[in-house]
Amino acid sequence: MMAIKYELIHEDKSTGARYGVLHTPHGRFETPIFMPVGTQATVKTLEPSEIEEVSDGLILGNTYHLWLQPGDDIVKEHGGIRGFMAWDHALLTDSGGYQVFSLSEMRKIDEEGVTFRHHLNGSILKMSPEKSIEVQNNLGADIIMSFDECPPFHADYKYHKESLDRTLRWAQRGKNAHKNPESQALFGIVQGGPFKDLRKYSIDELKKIDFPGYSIGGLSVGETKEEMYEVLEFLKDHMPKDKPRYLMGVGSPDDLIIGVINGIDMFDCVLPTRIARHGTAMTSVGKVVIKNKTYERDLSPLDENCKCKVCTTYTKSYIRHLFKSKEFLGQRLVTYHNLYFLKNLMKEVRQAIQEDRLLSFKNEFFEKYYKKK
Ligand code: PRF
Ligand code: ZN
Repeated sequence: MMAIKYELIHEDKSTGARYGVLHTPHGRFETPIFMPVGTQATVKTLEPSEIEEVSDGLILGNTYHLWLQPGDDIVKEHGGIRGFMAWDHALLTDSGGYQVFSLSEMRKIDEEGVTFRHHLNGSILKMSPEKSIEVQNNLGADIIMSFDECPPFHADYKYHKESLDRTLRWAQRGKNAHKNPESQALFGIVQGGPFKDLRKYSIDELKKIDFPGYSIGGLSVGETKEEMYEVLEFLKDHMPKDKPRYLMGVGSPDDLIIGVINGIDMFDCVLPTRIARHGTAMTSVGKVVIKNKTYERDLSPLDENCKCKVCTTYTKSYIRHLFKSKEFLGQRLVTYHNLYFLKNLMKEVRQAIQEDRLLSFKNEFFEKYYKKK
């Protein structure tokens, strides 16, 4: 028995977009899907009943953070992240590969894994592919990730090649160490930076190891959008058709739509929740920076076209007031709305794919959101 099954249902006639269904041990999900980020076993500011309302029931957790605090043993005693945070639906965990590189200090990478300094208490720790999988087995998510290195996009060819070869060996080691393949689907992660031959080599080698799904890493790490889109367009024709494809850490509306056009099925990103806590809402007419003076007496909702409970209840003026007076409710309300906005965007995207009109949907959306074609 495999933990997940991907059903490809419809391919858009004029782009690489796919409409499908992903079956997991904790739910069935239409794809393309956006997954809110719950790094510390919480989608910041929201309770599980609210996460249910603003997600499709699949969220992301982080191995690195929960391993360091409170420790995966404590999470395991609760029956994994689901029991720990009282989330009754599906989960995906990232391996820690990316977080070790972006958050810790004093990293040393060798064949064994990564040695680094704890970003909270300064102690020296080691993360290896085996350790990452062991922690992810304890956290108990439905979908888990291989331990990878995510090098800087503009590292040179030699660096990318050596890093990629090591990441591929780590992928095989992780698969060997995985204890629950029948309840947790382990994905391989494509790296290779901007180099097409390395990206191709990466996916070809991962296919040989054979994973139930494939992630694309090493993007949205400071390169231009054009550079990222070029890699996605190239990879589109090399990724297996019968497996889900997950673009890691990408979630601005334009990148979601271009990602979908290039055959991506799954996305996650801190963007909607992070900008919400700073008072920026994503709306059908673009971003709204709620602290702006223009909204002082604005009695309209955050987004006139949104049916979420925030937009049907509160005015911009009130939410602005909450932010100006540093009231926590402001962050909660904008977080709720932003996730609802992306949930609704992905629903519209799936509808457009099924009706073979994704390109016209894209043009209309870009015109309204970015005021451009
Ligand atoms: N690898 C892992 N997680 C990630 C990334 C990666 O390359 C990225 C890059 N955008 C986000 N999250 N393991
Ligand atoms: Zn809303």
